[in-house]
Amino acid sequence: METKEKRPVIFSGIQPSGMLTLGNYIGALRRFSELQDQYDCIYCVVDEHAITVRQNPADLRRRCLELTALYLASGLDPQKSILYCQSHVSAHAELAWILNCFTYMGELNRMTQFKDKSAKHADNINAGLFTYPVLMAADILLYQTSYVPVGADQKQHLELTRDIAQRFNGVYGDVFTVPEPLISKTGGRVMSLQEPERKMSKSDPEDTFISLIDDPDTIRRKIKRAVTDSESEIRFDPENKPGVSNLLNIISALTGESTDDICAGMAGQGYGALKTRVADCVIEALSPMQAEYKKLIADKEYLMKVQAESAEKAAYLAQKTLRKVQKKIGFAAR
Ligand code: AQP
Repeated sequence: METKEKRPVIFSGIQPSGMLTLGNYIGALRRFSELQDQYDCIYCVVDEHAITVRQNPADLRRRCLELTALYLASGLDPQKSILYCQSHVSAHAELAWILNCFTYMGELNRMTQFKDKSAKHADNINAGLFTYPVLMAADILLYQTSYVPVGADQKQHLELTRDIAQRFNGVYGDVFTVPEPLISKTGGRVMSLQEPERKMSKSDPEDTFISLIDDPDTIRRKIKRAVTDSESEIRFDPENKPGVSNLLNIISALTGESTDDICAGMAGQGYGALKTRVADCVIEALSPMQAEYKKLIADKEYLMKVQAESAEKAAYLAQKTLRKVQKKIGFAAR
């Protein structure tokens, strides 16, 4: 960290389970760099979470570097923020085990992500998929995190993290800071381009999402093919017009304009014009980051150096909390 003064801690993580999507960008990544001047920020490449779904080892290794490059390309500065891989800090897995013993099966059974992912990966419903939210709680609580910038899809997991922290603190005193979610008011949940009732996900088929490294032609083509409806009116109505509302939501998230104002400004125009506007906004938002990314991804050595130096800083902070927890629960001193 650049300064010595104690500031509130921000923690967030993204899985290297595919190239990041516009959903990851709007829900999480784009806000990360704004926070680094005001808070002590810790951004993790959560590779341990990614293996809850089978990953090809070479792809996983490559994606950890790609995600580090994207963190940097989005404006994160390794002198200000900690940018590391989860598996490089063993305290995550150690605290997760302890917190497993403070989490109820009934709580985990209610998690909608578990239900969604078990349906998607019916051939591999492993225990890690079930206890994913406990590892996430460990990630956050290890760093005495005050705020967690995440997309609206992660709200339920954050609530569970708070419950676990409060439960633990109730028994052992104030061990953990109880974190608050930081969920964007606009564009909190970006939906699939092909099935707009479902969220956009990086591990879904290519044509359902915009990848953060898609070139302008690909972006235009994917948006042109996005599912809308059989009407022609541009109206924000997520229940009856999920496709059109998703497109409006994307423009709103990227420009800051309200969906009402966008609709008023486009009155009388058709879905073709709406799609052109969406594509223009997306290309404009992603271009600067893509140019930086291209330079960074070519320098593997630098990316590995950032990961290694950050992991050291993260491990130091994480060990402090882990030792306190171990002492409180009565593990024998070494
Ligand atoms: N569609 C989305 N809209 C808004 N925010 C989103 N996020 C993910 N999808 C959307 C936010 O991105 C951050 C990182 O997510 P993650 O990679 O840790 O896990 P995820 O939510 O499971 O993301 P994906 O893209 O859906 O990955 P896969 O396909 O591997 O499961 C989180 O802050 C999340 O809220």
